[in-house]
Amino acid sequence: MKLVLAIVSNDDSSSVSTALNKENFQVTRLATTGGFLRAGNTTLIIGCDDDRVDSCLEIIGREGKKRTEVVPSTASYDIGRYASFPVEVQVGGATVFVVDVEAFHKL
Ligand code: 2BA
Repeated sequence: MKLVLAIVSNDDSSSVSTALNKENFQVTRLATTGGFLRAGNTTLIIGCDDDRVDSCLEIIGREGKKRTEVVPSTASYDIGRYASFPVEVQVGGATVFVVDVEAFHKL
């Protein structure tokens, strides 16, 4: 058995965990914070059989893949005016650890 720890953006966490549940993976969601950006993200804990790890990673990669989105941004000028313009930001992506499970119990 393996333990998959997947750190995903909050935006993707629902779609990733819903897709995993649909494929009969059991998921625990933790609200976590990135140490560098100090922004919220979600860590998914998934315990699964060894032969299902690839399928689990495929779902995480599909539902949480890196993409570029255009979001509105504003710049202020000294004269007290603001201008709005679109900027491209990269969102999504997942950081995944797969570790061996020594024992698994439901007591
Ligand atoms: P990513 O590498 O995609 O990492 C996204 C989040 O995944 C991280 O959030 C952290 O919560 C987790 N993570 C990544 N690698 C990890 C590891 N080896 N062990 C434990 N957790 C890990 P943040 O720490 O807020 O980082 C957000 C993004 O900032 C990172 O995206 C990376 O592009 C950049 N970054 C992180 N640390 C950096 C550093 N020391 N210097 C420059 N850029 C950094």
